[in-house]
Amino acid sequence: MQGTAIAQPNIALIKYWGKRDVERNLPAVGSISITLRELFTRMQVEFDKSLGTDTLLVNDTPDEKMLPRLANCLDRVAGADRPRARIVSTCNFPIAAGLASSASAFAAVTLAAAEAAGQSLTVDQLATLAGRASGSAARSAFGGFVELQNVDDGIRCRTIKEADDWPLSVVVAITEKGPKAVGSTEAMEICRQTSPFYSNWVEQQELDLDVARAAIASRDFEKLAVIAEHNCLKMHSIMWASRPPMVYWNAATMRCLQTVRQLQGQGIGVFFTIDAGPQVKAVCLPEQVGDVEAALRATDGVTDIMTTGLGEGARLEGDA
Ligand code: 2P0
Repeated sequence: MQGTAIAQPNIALIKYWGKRDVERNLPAVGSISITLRELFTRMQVEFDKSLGTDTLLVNDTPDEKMLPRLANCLDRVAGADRPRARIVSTCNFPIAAGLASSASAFAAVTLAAAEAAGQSLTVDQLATLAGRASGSAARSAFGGFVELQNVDDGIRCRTIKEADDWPLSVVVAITEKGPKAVGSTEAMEICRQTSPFYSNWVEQQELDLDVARAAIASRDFEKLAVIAEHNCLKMHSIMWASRPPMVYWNAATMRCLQTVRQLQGQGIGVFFTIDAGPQVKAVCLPEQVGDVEAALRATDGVTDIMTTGLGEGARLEGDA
């Protein structure tokens, strides 16, 4: 009655923002992401009939906040009449700070719970179940460059290029470690209901997906850089124009963008992307990592740097 799984977070280059079905947590738009290698969440789930309630430890500390969403996820995998569970999570990067911790957490817990319940999930079932818990988690079922498409009644995720076929690097500039004030789920709904730019965003997404897909297929870094930055800034424009405004940036976030612009001016292959948090992810060619790290580390307000390559999809511990 126990299972352990590992999943990596992913970062969207073409973003998911907004839902077409809140109840079933279906995204309003498709998205394209890269799964990271060095960041991970490890989830252990143990069903135990003697337990009166579910429990959660995150990095050795009891955590009540995340528990209801994880418990709902276990219900969907193992049935609401399942035994209560002991959930133990280990994560090597800041949680709920715009680093896609929910993506890796829900992909890993879904897989671990299925193992603990004696089920074996196909990768499509994993993506669907993880996506019910957190939209971005569906993409962490897969490695490398991943596209999530909306299909009639659900989603369909696929690796569109393997990590080894275009081994980009990501330098994450941490500007603040605390959890965000407004979670993505709530912020997306506020944007959908109040932002004057939201419907344009949904309408234009297919065009951005087409450009990014073609850029990835031909390994055209410049083309991917332009569309990814555009898509990211469009998403943040929706947030800034919502009521109340959702501004996840701080002053250091802006300084990091300037640093990336300066690097680009020096001919360095790098582009930025920012999610629902103040951290800046600089995607670059592996040979540029040293320059990108040095420039971001020297940027005022950057407290930490994490560098990672592209990694694989969620897997059970012990699996190859
Ligand atoms: C993404 N984000 O595509 C976008 C870009 C943040 C900004 O997916 O409500 O935690 O759990 O489905 O997946 C973060 O949202 O939201 C996210 P829910 P999720 O990565």
